[in-house]
Amino acid sequence: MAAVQAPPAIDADPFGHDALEDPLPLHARLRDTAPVTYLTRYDVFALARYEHVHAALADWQGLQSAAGVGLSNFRHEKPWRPPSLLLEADPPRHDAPRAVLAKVLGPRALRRLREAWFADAEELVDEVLRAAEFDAVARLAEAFPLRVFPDAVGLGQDGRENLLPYGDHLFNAFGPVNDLVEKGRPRVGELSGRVNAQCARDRLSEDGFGAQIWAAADRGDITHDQAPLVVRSLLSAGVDTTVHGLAAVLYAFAVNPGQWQRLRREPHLARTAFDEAVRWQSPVQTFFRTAVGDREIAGTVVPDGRKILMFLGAANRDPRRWDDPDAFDLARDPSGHVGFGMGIHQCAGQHVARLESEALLTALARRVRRIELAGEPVRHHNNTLRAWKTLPVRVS
Ligand code: HEM
Ligand code: OVM
Repeated sequence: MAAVQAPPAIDADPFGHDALEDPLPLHARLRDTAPVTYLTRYDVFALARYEHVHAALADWQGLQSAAGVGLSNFRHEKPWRPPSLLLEADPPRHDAPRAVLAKVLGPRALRRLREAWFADAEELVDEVLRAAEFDAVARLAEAFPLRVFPDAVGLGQDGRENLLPYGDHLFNAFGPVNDLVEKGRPRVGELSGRVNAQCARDRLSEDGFGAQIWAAADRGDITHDQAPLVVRSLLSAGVDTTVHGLAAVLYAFAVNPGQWQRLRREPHLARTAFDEAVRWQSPVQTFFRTAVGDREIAGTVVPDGRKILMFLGAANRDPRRWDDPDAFDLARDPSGHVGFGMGIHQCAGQHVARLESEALLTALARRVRRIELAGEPVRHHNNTLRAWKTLPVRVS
């Protein structure tokens, strides 16, 4: 084994507005500098190559999540909300909530939603296509998840408008306390209060994901104290992610007309297309871990209790792993991408996200011959999400 080395220091800010506008140059620099770099501004270690991001995601014993998967270190700092029983937990405490969600959100359970979601997508697309130009973020990427997901969870009609702003703040809060976090601060108390209240059993319909989580508590699979926090995970992770995932795939097709023609000829590629867009844009860009004991990674020691920043988006475009990584290409096999994570914390809602995208893309592919940009799309800056504020498109 090579001698232990100090990692090269980099002073760039991955959470600054330049990097959030276009993270790709920083990703290339991080990947090419060394397997492990040290980010001086935040006193954290960074991984940006596929090999090391993948290995870090798989190493739940050596790299914990219970000290938080954001910059804040729960060993020393009080979390801004009670930690997630999924995302911010390690085995053995992670196991029972995870098993419950795996069942509630698994492919078998989703089968009964498929027909209704495909019909909803047809209806929405019909409505939206009355105009030849529209904002694909507001009219499709936000409208579709907000139409189907809160119903599937079993939420009532009011309070749904809190979900996106709550999620936006939550994903900002994984980063440093910068202007993005400050801007969310005034509403945190109110938004958390409203979202938490919607996790109560009597606020949820009797047949949704929420009710199934409460039923799992009745069976003793989790405790009744845990149920509302597991429901909270759905409301936290289930909306903004799919909105920006759908925006990513719509953008991908708007700027790759040949790929749209291919999807129209071969609509069964809708699922592959979504995963390829998740690889290509990585709507969730980053998560942190915390070293349990001194961990050696590629010749660098990360001391106990120190934070490691994993760049999922950089790994998903690492030329060491992917041919022509910057191309959005339906001919590629995107499986193995880390856009949904990897290992024990791999996205519990990925089947939900795929079903939403399949329904929406299938409906669009049936009716839309061409989709192209009708103006400059505008990025929405978030410390964790790679997102669009607006995506003006023209369709025929
Ligand atoms: C975990 C991404 C949609 C619920 C994760 C992780 C990633 C991710 C990267 C891993 C976190 C880690 O390793 O620390 C995404 C993306 C989505 C998406 C890109 C859409 C395109 C959803 C949806 C739901 C959901 C729709 C809920 C219905 C969760 C939960 C976890 C998780 C509960 C934590 C799982 C655990 O820690 O065991 N997601 N997600 N996600 N996701 Fe998603
Ligand atoms: C959760 C949670 C919150 C945000 C993201 C996430 C991407 C999970 O509360 O469990 O996964």
